[in-house]
Amino acid sequence: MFDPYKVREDFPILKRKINNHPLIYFDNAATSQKPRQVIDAIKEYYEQHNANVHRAVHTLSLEATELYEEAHGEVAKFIGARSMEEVVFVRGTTEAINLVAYSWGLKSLKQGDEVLVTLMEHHSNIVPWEILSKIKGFKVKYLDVNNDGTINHEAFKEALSPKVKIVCVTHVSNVTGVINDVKLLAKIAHENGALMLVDGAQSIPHIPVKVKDLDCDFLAFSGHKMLGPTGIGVLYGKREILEKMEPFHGGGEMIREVSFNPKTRKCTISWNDLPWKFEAGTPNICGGVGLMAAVKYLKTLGMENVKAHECTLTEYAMKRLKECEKTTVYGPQDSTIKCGIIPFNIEGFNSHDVALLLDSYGIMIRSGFHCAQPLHQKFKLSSSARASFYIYNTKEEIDSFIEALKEIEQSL
Ligand code: C6P
Repeated sequence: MFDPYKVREDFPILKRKINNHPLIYFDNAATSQKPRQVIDAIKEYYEQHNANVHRAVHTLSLEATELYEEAHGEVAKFIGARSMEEVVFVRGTTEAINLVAYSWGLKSLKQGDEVLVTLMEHHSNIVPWEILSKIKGFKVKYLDVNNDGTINHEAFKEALSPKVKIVCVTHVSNVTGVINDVKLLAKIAHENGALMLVDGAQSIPHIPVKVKDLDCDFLAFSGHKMLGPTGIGVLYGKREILEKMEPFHGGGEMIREVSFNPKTRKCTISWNDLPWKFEAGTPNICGGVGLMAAVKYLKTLGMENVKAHECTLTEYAMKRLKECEKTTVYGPQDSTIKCGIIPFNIEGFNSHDVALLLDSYGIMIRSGFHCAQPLHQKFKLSSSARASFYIYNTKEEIDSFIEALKEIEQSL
């Protein structure tokens, strides 16, 4: 197990004081903080290697290309993909899901088909499918969830039929932290002839995930929630599926040849190899380099250890939250089936007011509906406050959080 106090030394931002209090960062589900190793990798890239990739023959371009390709390889190993060809760099989870919707869905989905999503999805796993359904005429089918925000596997089986062509489910809910058994869901989806897309935005940073083991067809995640920079994310796809898909964006880099025929006055275009077929234009090279540094950092800690640390914190926080008499925690009360995300409200307070009051104690949390409005509707909530933990958080920080909550409860 790693020492979170030692880990903290790698994060310059954690030395800050906010409103005269040491910074307590509990908004990790929104984005994580960045260690020195990631910041240094980005700085070193710009100071020593910056050039465009896959284009020029000069030394700097070769160095940048090597780093960028190495980053794909590191991510492939991290998630247990068969090769880097299955790892497409995109802007984040949102773009990854849109890529699948447009590149796969536009060609493969038609009237009469269904796309199965759950009520706990982030809007980025709902809205692209709703937009596409208006163009193609298929139906987006919503699987209800249990009252504690977990999935009922029997209901899931019943929702499947030959009409369902793809199942799109989050691995970990960004509201409740519930961990879905996506390996089982993928098996059931496949038995029913559907593909399986896993939204890994909240799982890849926090728990060990191997795509070969899950046997999902697509996995989407964001670099910025796993110590990497913003603007870089990943779409994993099984090679045989990616190969059959049309490109998402057109432009430079994603083509092998654009040949103009003067007689027909048309261009014949052939696509580049994977994964470049899906990476049109100059990519986010330094983002890739930063993501590689983040992956190496997490590998050094060990993802089993990351999960264990967060489980310990969650269990401790859930236990101590029981002392806060006017505070209600949503989702499952059993901390063993969830990651380090805790949604709550304080009686008589709006969630944004709770977040603002906690800010005065130097504690950063998120408030609102966390881009997951259907789940809030299910919970009959207009919004919730949300604390979410990561590798650098400590029990002492949770103690300060609980003391602050108690003071806020008393202030009404
Ligand atoms: N959730 C949160 O505070 P992007 O913005 O593309 O990096 O990630 C979108 C996304 C997709 N799926 C899940 C499960 C997510 O949690 C998120 C991002 C943040 O909960 C910002 S809304």
